[in-house]
Amino acid sequence: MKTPIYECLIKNKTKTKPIWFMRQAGRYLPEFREIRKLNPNFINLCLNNVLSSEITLQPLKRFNLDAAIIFSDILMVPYGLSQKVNFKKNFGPKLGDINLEKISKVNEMDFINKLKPIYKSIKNVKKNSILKNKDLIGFVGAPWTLLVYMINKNSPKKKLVKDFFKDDFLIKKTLIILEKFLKLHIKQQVKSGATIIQIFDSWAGLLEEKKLSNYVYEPTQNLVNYVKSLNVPVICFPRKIKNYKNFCENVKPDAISIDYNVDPKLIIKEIKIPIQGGLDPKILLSDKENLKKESLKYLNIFKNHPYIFNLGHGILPETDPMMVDYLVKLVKDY
Ligand code: 1CP
Repeated sequence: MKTPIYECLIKNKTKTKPIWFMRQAGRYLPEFREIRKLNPNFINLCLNNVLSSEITLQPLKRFNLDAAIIFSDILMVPYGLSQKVNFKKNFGPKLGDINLEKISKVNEMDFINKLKPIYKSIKNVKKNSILKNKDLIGFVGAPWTLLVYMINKNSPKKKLVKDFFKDDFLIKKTLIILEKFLKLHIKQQVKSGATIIQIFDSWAGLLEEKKLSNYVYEPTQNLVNYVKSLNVPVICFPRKIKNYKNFCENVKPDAISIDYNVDPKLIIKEIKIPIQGGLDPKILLSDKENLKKESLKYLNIFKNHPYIFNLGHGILPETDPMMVDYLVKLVKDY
């Protein structure tokens, strides 16, 4: 049975517009907040396969989405590599010092064992009948974005620490280690039942143009080729880069997820592969009339292009679930 996203990604069909959301599970849902309140340690929550399966399915119980995305985090990989990772309330992630000697010694079995609950959760979710004719999305952070967190130690928000590129040896070694373990993490997710892989490069936009090739294109292309070798479609989200066309020509993903700074009218002329996303998540904080107008803009522009409806970044915690419901129905009725 071919899912709507498969038809779009692999067959390049344009008739139906499948829909899912980045951060579709999370703080905007009261049922998530309830579980979160009782589980203040975010890493432990990601490693609780019963709760993480339940959280993964929460948005699908409310909305007619075409995919579930496994509830986990891109920073589970640095955690698996034995770097300290904490999530502080209203602050975001806080990592410990990167220790090259330590991360070089991590072996594959230990890494898999540490992250095993994530794979178990994928298997649990996969069995649920709610996923009939829907996809289950696995994901990783792109090597560049993970490197940023591992060296910066907290969210870079707008810029990198001053000496970010100082230790070339550390950067090169870390990228090699990341490539190996990201492949392993992808393989385990696919083996457990993930039917699509999305690669999140949330901080690609921090790099100047001339650094993209070494830090974004090349390491991401290696992962894209690997996912393709497993016969699974791969979507890339190189957030806030200036030239999505160059990215696609170099990295060759099956689909490209665009951020809300991208002009959909221009991108459709430049890019031939399936496109995902774009709508500014802040539009969901306005009113239904405006949400309808803005969403129809994307739907109309991409009418004859394979397009997966999504946002230009994750759903904001202050979003009203009723607005999400309205949007899903609007896209489904289009
Ligand atoms: O309750 C809380 O405070 C936790 C909030 C939260 C959630 C719900 C975090 C902390 N991570 C997640 C889950 C998550 N993260 C998912 C689950 C599936 C879903 O989408 O429903 C996914 C795919 C991610 C991916 C992720 N984590 C990214 C890439 C996408 C993006 O948003 O750019 C990034 C950058 C992270 C790091 C991270 N984890 C959490 C936060 C708040 C952040 C971002 C911090 C920052 O601003 O740098």
